[in-house]
Amino acid sequence: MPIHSTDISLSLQGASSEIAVITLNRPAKRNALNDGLILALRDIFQAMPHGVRAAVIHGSGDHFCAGLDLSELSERDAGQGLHHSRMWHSALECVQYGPVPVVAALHGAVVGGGLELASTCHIRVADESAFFALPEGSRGIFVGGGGSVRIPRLIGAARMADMMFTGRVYKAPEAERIGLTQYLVPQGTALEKAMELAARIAQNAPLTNYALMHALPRIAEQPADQGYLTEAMMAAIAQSDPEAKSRVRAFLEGRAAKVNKE
Ligand code: 1HE
Repeated sequence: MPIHSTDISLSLQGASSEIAVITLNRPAKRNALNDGLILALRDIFQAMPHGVRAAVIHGSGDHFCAGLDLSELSERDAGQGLHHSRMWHSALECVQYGPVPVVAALHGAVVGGGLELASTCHIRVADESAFFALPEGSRGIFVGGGGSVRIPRLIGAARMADMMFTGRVYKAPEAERIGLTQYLVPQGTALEKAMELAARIAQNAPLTNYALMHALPRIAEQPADQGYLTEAMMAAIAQSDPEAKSRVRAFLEGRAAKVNKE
């Protein structure tokens, strides 16, 4: 599949090329997200190569991502701004509700639209160099890449508002404590850990991963009585899959791994 931006690249890794590694590749501009890069990201997720079971997104250079490319902002009027934000929404929806679970490997700056992109992913792994901020507040703008929907679901609206009101920066250890990242790893090891997690995710039954990506977040937003019904239907579909039956049989016959607390 051709990728229409040199600022992003895709490589397939793993024994069966089952992990897509997506690299933000604009280190001189701290991987700032211009329109071409966002559209190329959308295209990658819309045409994910057959056989890919999980993806990892990371940034080249010293930072994950410095957010929106501010050099593209200056000439937009209100209507263009609206459509630009909606373009980000549709591209990042392709990541969140795309074909495979996505792990973000974070280091250095995870700011503005970079944090919006990271919050679109299903798992975040941050190394000790990572720092998280929403400088939109000080630039006189607002988030526009779905951040006001996704970030409060991770850390609450009050913490997000604080980040934008005051310019508060969360360093990686505190970011893990408040829920911005699920994993905290030593400096320089975020990509390695993300690859390890992606390899694990790739072994799951595809319907389980589908349920976690597409059913769980929607159930979490439903009133409880509707959520229980959606859960029951998803559970019934997953259980009836031959893959589930063979995995359960393997456990009952002593051929599958037990839960390991180590
Ligand atoms: C950029 C951008 C950018 C760097 N757009 N060009 N995001 C921000 O407000 C964050 C702005 N960036 C920074 O605060 C810093 O660059 C970093 C903390 C991320 C990194 O600092 P540092 O010292 O490593 O790099 P630098 O020297 O600041 O930047 C290197 C170059 O990248 C420099 O360009 P040069 O031509 O002078 O070499 C910078 O101008 C350029 N650069 N960040 C454009 N963001 C969907 S709505 C989302 C709304 C937002 O994301 S707003 C938040 C934008």
